[in-house]
Amino acid sequence: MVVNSDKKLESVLHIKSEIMRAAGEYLREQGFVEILPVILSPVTDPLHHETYAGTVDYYGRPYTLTKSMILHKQIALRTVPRIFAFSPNVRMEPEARAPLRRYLAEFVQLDLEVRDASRDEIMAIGEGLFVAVVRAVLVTCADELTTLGRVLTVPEIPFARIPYQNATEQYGEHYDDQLSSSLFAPAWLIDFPRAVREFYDREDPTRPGVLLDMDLIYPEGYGEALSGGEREHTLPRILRRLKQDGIPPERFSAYLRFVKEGLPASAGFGIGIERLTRYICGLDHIMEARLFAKVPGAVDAL
Ligand code: ASN
Repeated sequence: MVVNSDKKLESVLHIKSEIMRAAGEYLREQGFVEILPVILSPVTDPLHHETYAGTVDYYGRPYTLTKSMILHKQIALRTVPRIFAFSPNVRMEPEARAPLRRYLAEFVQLDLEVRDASRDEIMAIGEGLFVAVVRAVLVTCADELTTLGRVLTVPEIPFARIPYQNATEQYGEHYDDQLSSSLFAPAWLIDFPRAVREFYDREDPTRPGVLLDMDLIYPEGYGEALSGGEREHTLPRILRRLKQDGIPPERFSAYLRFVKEGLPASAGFGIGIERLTRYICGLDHIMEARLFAKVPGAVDAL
């Protein structure tokens, strides 16, 4: 047997395990039920940005690997009012994104959704979750943080809220990195325009074209942590949004069957576990945050 005595990697894996444990514990305390993830389905998140489709021949039909569980989360809420899943996602991003150091073709997001919740309520859950995870790591992984040379602080709640329009006015179209580098604590980016997000994020009835959604941005240049928002859940509004995005409704017929029967109103988000691990451990590259990491474009990964 060959023992791999990589203290840094071992510390990261300990911390990552604690992050998942503490996150699950916090959500259970908040009344959430953990469900198991979906890997294969006729539908997945269309994603606004370009990714190559992971398609599998499923008894002669094209099924897709999950890019996010958003559509399944909405359907699961018909049965249980608060759910979460550690959900593996496959997003084969263009190779050009590799230098950003925060993309993996295979990653896990902690995806959660709450029936009848508002964006404010779901942001409060996000803040509570983040603080609970940082506190737990500080208490149980002090030695590992020392090995990594990482100094972590518990941020104050509530986090700052920055409207998307302000961020782009200040930093331009590629605001992410500059905004993140300018922050000393996590901050919310809110109110994305309809044109830059997916059809399922709810349009504000009082501000057409503006969505009731949000991202969480890490400080110190670590970039985007999570995306989420309130959801569209009625058939006419979903059909209109698909049309505006130029997506043929037939592509989502398996999902639309459930929409026709009725979906609950909801809000939720998904937070990337490797990105959270990268931030908490202070890692230069996301590939250091998981075993068997697959960086966009690199085809020799295990
Ligand atoms: N999981 C995210 C959400 O709940 C969607 C995503 O990852 N694109 O909104």
